Amino acid sequence: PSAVKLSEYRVPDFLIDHVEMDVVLDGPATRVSARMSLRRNLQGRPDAPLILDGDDLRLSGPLEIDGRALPLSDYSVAAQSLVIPAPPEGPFELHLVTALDPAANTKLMGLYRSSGTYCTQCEAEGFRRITYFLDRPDVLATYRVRIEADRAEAPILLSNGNPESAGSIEGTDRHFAVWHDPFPKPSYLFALVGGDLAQLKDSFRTMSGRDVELGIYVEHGKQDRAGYAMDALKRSMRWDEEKFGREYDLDVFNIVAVSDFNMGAMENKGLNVFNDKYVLASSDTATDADYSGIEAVIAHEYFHNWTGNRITCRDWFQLCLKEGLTVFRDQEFTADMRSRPVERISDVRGLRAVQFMEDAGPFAHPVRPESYREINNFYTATVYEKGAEVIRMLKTLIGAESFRKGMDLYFERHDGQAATIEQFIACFSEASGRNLDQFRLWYSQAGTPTVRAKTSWDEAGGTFTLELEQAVPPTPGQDTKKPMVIPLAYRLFGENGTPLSVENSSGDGELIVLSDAHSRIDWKGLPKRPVLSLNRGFSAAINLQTDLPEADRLFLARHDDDAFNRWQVLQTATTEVLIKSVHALRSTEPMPDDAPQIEAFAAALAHTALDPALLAQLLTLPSEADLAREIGRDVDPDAIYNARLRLKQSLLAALEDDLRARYEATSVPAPYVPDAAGAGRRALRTVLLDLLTARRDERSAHIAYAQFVSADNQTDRIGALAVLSQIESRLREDALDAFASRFAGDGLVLDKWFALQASIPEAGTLERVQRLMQHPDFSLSNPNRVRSLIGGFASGNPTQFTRPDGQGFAFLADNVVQLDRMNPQVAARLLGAFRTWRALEPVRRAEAEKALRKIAESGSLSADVNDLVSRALT
Ligand code: HT7
Ligand code: ZN
Repeated sequence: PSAVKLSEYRVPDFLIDHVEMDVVLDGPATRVSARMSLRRNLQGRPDAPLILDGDDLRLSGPLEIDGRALPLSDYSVAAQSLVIPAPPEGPFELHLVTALDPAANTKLMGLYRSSGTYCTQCEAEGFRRITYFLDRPDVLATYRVRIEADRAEAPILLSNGNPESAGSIEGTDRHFAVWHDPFPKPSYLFALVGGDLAQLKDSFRTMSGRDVELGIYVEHGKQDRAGYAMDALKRSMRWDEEKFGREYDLDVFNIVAVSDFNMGAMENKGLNVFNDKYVLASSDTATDADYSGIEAVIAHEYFHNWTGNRITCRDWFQLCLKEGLTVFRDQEFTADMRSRPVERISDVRGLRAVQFMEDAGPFAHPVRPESYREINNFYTATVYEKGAEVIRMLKTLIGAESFRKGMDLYFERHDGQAATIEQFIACFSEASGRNLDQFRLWYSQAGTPTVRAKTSWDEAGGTFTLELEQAVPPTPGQDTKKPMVIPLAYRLFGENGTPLSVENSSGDGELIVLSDAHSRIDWKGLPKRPVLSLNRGFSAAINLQTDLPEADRLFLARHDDDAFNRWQVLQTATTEVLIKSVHALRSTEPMPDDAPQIEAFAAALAHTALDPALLAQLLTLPSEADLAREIGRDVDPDAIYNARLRLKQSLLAALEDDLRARYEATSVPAPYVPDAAGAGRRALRTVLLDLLTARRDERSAHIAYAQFVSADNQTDRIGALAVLSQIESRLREDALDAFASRFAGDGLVLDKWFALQASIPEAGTLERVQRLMQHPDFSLSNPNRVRSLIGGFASGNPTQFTRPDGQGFAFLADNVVQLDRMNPQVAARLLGAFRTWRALEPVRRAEAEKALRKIAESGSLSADVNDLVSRALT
């Protein structure tokens, strides 16, 4: 398909104000009748034909306009559209019926069946797989939906909005329900569910005293695993009232969990549909990470009710308007519910591991892209996570008060509209009185800016100087870049760690706003050279290169009152040592001295008052992906793996007693509670276990095995199994077998088991993964299974995926081609593993290229896969 361009946006020529749908769920004979109230858009082209979008549709019966059948000569139906060249001039009602077979819909877009339940997914362009429509986000309509189905097969019938009526169909085993959504919405927010599901009920009283009925629908027998999701939902509803003044607006709010789902969840108005992974949890089946994932995704989808649904996007280029903003909101929610510094560290870890990688490779694109061939490929870390960072920087720049005023103005001014980034930013410009034109470059320039910071000290004049230099690297289609607005939060420390309150020459409190390519800041009248803590809390999403002397780093590691930067200095120092080790392992250079790392880790371990969650972060080495990104070119994943293992072994050799003592102290015989305190303690336990078993010998296997067998919750069990799976040992196989028999048939739990095995850094792993694809609980048609096993191998096993013989790449290529025939979205997502292929050393790079070319040449690819492969190769 040809590219869609932001610069070519045109308002719709027609509008649809209201839709009456009648959906008869009847297996392969399912029918959808749609009556649309249409009118010409006075802002559109006066003589334009009516062109409705369609995808893989079959019309059933004639088209009717205002109750009269339209002659066949008055319209045409093509693969992707239905065209009426000369529709009536005034408002009219168009009626059409489509015939669907939901069970045959393997793309999981439009109306499909998941374990027998009828459900829909319409974002971004799935509604056109249900009926012909103006399937674009700037066409907003109200909907009334009647659903009819066999009562035994589908006792639960749900759609958007409020329930209006329900009843039996006389003389049959069938029944119906009618739903009405009074809020105009784009078609991508349409949803419908029909199935035999169990319901967890609750209610919520809103800030203005209205009672909202809450329902979470899951497979029968799983309702006792939905309690945490319900609790997270109620906390999200309260938080949005308290922090953003946003109240829920319908009488009901329903969530349905399904097991076959392309992404995490979907924010359909009043009827969120979720991947069951983000709803179902019990201490025996879910880890702390699963619980916090549920909390975050429930909150995220709920927050979309205002940022996405009440105010939606004018077009798909504005995707970050809803996604970046909503990720920012869910991150803030998690920070308030759990630990703010720990949340920030883990968000930044994620950002660097995925988004910074994306920004540095062939898939780099601006937060607001300017063209796309397949919109599904733009649900990326750049749009979501960098999009959230841009909002965070905006808030830092204008201050919390102006930010809140800007949000209030945005809600007031654009409620009920399909908006743009320009309109959004204008609200903050007005609220703060600041010109944000240059700030908008964050939306249009791809690439992660690098900021170089150089400090100097003039003893005689008592002046401390900081020189800053920024540059944004070239990215596909953007060779030259302009300087960005970069908000750098900072603090100066004097002796003993006391913060200094001295104005800098740019006068902005403890914030430097860098907007030129170069700039210089002076602090005058200081008695002694201060220590600078820069980019506190990761205030700007940049690569910061500083010239901090070793003494300053040690000082900050001890005294910085910003926990994020305390973590950052240690990460930076550890990264440097590891990179030196990587070079040494690949050459005849001597191995670096890791004594400073040992000293820093010892100091952290000795700090008994430290939050265990924070200590876990401090003791976690930079990941293999982090190191690959920092190295940037000629990457050898084996050397990276060995450098990390070597450092863990040095730490163990030097600190074994301390590590063991801390490890033993994390074992508390209290019942499992999925709260932040417990999660922090358990995270620390697994990090310590990983270090304690770094020798990877039989004794190490026994230590991990002991935790595995004694665990009374899934976090400790999986933590132990993850560590044990890295050790070649009979105990590993015993533990894996025990886990598989205990959780046989429970796909969600086995996903962890698949992913762990896929990540084993051994030569036999590829064969293991191929074997596991034959496992009775694996299925290529279930996206969660594919992501854990195939995705776990491609994205979670750097040494084996990039095997120098190319077998890892070839395996992924074959599976992408096969999967593409079934589910292009899931197939294309797997290709994310190729985002860094050009940075590999030459042998692996050549093999990666061979695999990509093989996919490209395999013929009849979907638009999704075709787009990514061709971008990967250019
Ligand atoms: N807005 C949603 C994104 C989405 C999606 C979800 C499920 C399946 C296909 C999808 N395509 C796009 C989810 C969100 O970001 O909140
Ligand atoms: Zn979202």
